[in-house]
Amino acid sequence: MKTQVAIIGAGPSGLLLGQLLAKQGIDNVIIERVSGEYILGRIRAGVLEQGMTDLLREAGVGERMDREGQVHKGVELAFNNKRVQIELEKLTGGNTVMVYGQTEVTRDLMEARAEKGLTTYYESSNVVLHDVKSATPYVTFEQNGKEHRLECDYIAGCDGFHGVSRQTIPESSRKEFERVYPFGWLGILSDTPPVNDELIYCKTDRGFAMTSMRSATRSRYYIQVPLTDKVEDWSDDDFWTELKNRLPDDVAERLVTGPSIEKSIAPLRSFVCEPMQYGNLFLVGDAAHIVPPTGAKGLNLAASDVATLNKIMARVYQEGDKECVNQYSEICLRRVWHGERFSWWMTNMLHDFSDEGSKDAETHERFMSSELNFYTDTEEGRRVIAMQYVGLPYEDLK
Ligand code: RFL
Ligand code: PHB
Repeated sequence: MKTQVAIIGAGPSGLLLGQLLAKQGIDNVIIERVSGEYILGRIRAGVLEQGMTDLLREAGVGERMDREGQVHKGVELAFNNKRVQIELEKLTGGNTVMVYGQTEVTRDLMEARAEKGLTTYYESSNVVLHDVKSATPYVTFEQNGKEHRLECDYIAGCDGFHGVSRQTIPESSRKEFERVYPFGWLGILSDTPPVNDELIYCKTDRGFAMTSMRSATRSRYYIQVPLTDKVEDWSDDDFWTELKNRLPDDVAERLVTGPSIEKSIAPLRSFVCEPMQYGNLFLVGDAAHIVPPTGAKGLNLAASDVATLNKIMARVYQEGDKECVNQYSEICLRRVWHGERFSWWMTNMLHDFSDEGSKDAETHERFMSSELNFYTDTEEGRRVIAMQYVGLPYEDLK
């Protein structure tokens, strides 16, 4: 079997890349470890930057998003029982974000792929990448007990943080940067009306909380929990009680509770692998970088990697310029580190680190409270937050 671009992973990165490549006539095959249903059962991101929504439209999958997604012109930060609005649209000269779940993005991409009749091998095992530094790389894998060999020109490693692609790069040829935070986010999805029109990021003495949504009738809420907590430790009632305790009083009063339809704990991590390319293998999205969710950047950084790789592949196949592939890592990493810094900064500013119990943690808390006051008290400060929240522009190839 032969293709031009072999894509490892059918998460949003792999599916979006596949769709964009196919649109410009570049043949691609996706190899995925789990089933499509399993992927659609994962509840993850909810906030899309304008760059990503434009890219989804370019890929021909923006129709339902534009119909059902909600354009948000602002977000709120809450602390000391006070709410501060970050007027995204006003402060950035017209930029907004779209609230539309990753699950829905993925569903739209899967349907478009099926419609085009593009090949995806779901439930594949033993995926191994070979000869990625040569001009003739290939991938071997098994599906339904049958062994396959896929020859290709390029491999896009879109297989997330725990995938095989990054591990294929010899340790001596990559450097990894990492920070692990001493807490996680416990998230609940419920068929209840959202408590507020805009998302609220709340800093409290009891820990961080945030309110988000998927639609007018479906809410997504998160609270910071110690890493040692297990989902089973938290009944729905316990969750709602703790969330109420962390919301500003006027918001807590309006909260409508109900049974959870999903509940999970996500650890928080900052991670970057440099470079994001090794020979003809490109790392895309979570395979190359992880951010804590506080800045809503993970999926959006994945989309900007995809945009860059798509432009590179266009130039390779349309103009025969094979040199341009060497721009991939440098272009991606510039934007990735901005997203990493913003996500780290928001996480530090809004979470409670006092569990660490040290004098240093107390000092950290004072620094971060001052930071939060400084940035929310002035329009300049709020603009700095707004510019980053809506996302920096995508960079063009040289
Ligand atoms: P994914 O989604 O992890 O997909 C990788 C795919 O690769 C498959 N795979 C393999 N396939 C073949 N062979 C192997 N050996 C394989 N190993 C793995 C996996 O099964 C999977 O299908 O990575 P991708 O496509 O790069 O997408 C990244 C996003 O999923 C991620 O960045 C976001 O969800 C992060 N994130 C958020 N990002 C935002 O931009 N805005 C948000 O509001 C936001 N909120 C969140 C988030 C992530 C969260 N969690 C649970 C980590 C909220 C949460 C709670
Ligand atoms: C979500 O809706 O799941 C969500 C929104 C904003 C974030 C993180 C997660 O920063």
